[in-house]
Amino acid sequence: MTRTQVAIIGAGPSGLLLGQLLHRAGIDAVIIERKSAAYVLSRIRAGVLEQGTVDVLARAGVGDRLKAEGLVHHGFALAFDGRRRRIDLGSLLGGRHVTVYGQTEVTRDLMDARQAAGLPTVYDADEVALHDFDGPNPRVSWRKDGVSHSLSCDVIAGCDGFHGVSRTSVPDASIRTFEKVYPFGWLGILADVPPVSHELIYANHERGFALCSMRSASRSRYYVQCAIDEKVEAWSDQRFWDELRLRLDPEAAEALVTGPSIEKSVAPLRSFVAEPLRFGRLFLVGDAAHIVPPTGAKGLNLAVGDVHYLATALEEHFTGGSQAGIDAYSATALARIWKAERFSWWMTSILHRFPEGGEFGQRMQIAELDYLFSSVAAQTALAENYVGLPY
Ligand code: RFL
Ligand code: PHB
Repeated sequence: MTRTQVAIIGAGPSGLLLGQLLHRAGIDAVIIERKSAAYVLSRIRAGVLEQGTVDVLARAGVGDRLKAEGLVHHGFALAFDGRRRRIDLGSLLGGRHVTVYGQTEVTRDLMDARQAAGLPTVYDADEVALHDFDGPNPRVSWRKDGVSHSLSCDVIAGCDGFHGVSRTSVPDASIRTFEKVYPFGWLGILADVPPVSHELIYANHERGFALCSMRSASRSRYYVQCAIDEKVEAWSDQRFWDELRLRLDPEAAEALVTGPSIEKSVAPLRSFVAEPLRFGRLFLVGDAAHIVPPTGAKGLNLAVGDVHYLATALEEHFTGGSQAGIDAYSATALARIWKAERFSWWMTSILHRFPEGGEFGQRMQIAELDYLFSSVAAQTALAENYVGLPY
């Protein structure tokens, strides 16, 4: 294995989906991942898929289980001041919806498809390095089981997440980054208990934000806002359930079913964008290029949008000889990325306790939520962004 058309760094959802779309277009790709497949599958992350994401996954040939097992949601709720308001996506947007289907399942479906097609993926690759992407002959090198490997390619796709090597391989002078780190995190728990409600609940509470989500009718995913340096060991299951119950509206608190956790973890909240997304023959995709706080459920969906744009551009390039899509990739993807950054930042700002926000900040939140509870126009803008802006 010394040459391919596209070297993909990272076997998260971005890398695997890109590999799958390229395969269907007849383009060769090799994926190089620094962790094991089991490790990649153990990361519990996104849960909410936009319609556009579902469509791309179906086009990639991995939509069957998603269609059978994904939960279609026509609304979600905002809770505040003991009240709950349903955002009716269906009626506000003429029947549009989101699908609840875990990132783990998306990843598993993509891994299975890749394996069934016999496509090359290198797991447990150490010292992955990118070379010469500013010229015509880029190359990727790595070590595995003590042996050095080198792969020549036409294009490198950096799908290696926020902590990957692709973005940091770009010289500082060629890249601009924009970042906001929030002064809190999310403590998440996964448990085999029925969800408190059949739709998601996003709660603004004086003790901090809380989110009730799910993976199935019998598996729940809950989050509470926590300190940025919170230690997961400090949170027994009991402490988590007690804190969550305090932050829910009375009806939800009453309905909450608790049980032993399967997973518990703390995630920091960050907004981040790197510009541009292309450096010669290197293209950044997904979390390698941008991070959103999870409040708007946009991270995975944005990654799928990038993959869609890049796969289309590479197909035009390799099969039609056109440069236009490749040249437009960065600007096209960034226009959509910044709108999702805005939405995620805004959702975060209206729902969390900000230590530095003060009285004025809290009154602004109350005004925002009061407005949302009473204005169909405000609800429509929220709904339109939540289900996902068009590609
Ligand atoms: P990933 O998933 O981070 O995958 C990158 C892969 O690259 C590998 N890698 C390397 N490989 C080779 N060489 C190196 N040097 C490498 N360095 C890293 C990594 O091991 C990994 O396998 O990025 P990708 O594929 O771009 O996918 C992005 C999504 O994972 C992410 O945006 C979402 O999980 C964000 N997110 C959510 N997104 C949504 O759309 N809806 C949600 O409801 C949602 N909820 C969430 C979330 C993220 C969360 N956390 C923990 C960050 C909830 C949470 C709590
Ligand atoms: C999740 O189910 O993990 C989830 C759902 C909605 C969000 C973030 C995470 O906004």
